[in-house]
Amino acid sequence: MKKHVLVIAMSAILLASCGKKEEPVAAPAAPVAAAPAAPAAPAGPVLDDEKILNVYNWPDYITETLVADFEKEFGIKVNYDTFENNEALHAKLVAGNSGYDIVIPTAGFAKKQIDGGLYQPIDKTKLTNYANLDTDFMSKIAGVDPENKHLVPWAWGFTTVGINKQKVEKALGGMPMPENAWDLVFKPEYSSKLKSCGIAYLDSPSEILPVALHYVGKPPYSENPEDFKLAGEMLKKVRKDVRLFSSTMIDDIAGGKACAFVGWSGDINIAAGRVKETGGKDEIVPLLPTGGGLVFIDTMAIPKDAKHVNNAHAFIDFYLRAANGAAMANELNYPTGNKAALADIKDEVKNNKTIFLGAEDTARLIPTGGYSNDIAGTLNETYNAFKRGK
Ligand code: SPD
Repeated sequence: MKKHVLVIAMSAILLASCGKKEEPVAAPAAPVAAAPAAPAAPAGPVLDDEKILNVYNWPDYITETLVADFEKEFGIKVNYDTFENNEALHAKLVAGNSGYDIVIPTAGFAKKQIDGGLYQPIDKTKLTNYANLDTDFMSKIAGVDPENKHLVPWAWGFTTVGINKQKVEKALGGMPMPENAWDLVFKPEYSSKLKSCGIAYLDSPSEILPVALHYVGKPPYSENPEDFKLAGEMLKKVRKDVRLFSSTMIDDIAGGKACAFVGWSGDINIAAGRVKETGGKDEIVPLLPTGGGLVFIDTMAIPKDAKHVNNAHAFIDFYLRAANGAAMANELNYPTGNKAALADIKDEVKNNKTIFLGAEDTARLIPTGGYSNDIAGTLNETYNAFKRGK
């Protein structure tokens, strides 16, 4: 049985100091009246004949002008589709001929896709901005993708519990908040009260089981069916209190469908911003559980049968520009592995401890990882039984 774990030390991302060295220039022997030199042709990337790029990403996970800016600069038409969880992406890749040139798997989940030959290696000689990436961050990804051959970081965050503060306080009716925020969604004592204002869970086995296993004191990426049994029993007790399963939680949270949710850090922050913008009085807060949030790192990869490989490299290199990495944090509250981007990230984002965690919360993070194919059956059965209320 294979198990892999990838630990992230977020605090290790530091600003690059980019000192420029002046080279001495030799003086010409005598002035020569030379004809003005022709301007050098701009060295652009090699593109495919067909000016098309097919991208498959998560919902609400791209900055507002990225696609339009890329299309304008490179004359490439981007077809952009979304998937709701790693399982859906995996099924497309395994079926083959997905038609996609770039997909955004989570690193831990991508390991079995790499092992199964579903991605082609990235040609780093085509990536002029590759040096913008934080080497420490990349060495963590190398835990699942040796030598960083196939995956280039898109963004990272953590799965956690979020709340609508006012609604939760009201529903708890004077009961104090638990020390470990996971209790709100996993302990019947709390969930039975929060049922009235709504509990929402992310909708996929690989999102819910790692945090459920961790909550019952087992390894989040356990390969032991007995551990899944325990997590399943815990989940069964709170099933009646879960109102909805969602992968597009920004709308659901901002729309008031739930007051407590298992969601992704950036999405919870985006929903909080939307509620504020529209004059809502309630505060939406991603909590930092003492039991830890679950780290994820999403990455760009090129499927083995992609048809527009040069265009894909052009897009990856474009995304690696510092300004595009910074926009990801500024607009979507998800940091990237782009070290050069740090200088352009707004102070209010850099100082937000639910985006760039402090040392204590970083130390508590649950390492990201993935399940092998050996345990996939147990994983899916446990989740499906939970969802069906069996
Ligand atoms: N708005 C979508 C954010 C996508 C985050 N991907 C999370 C993967 C966690 N396993």
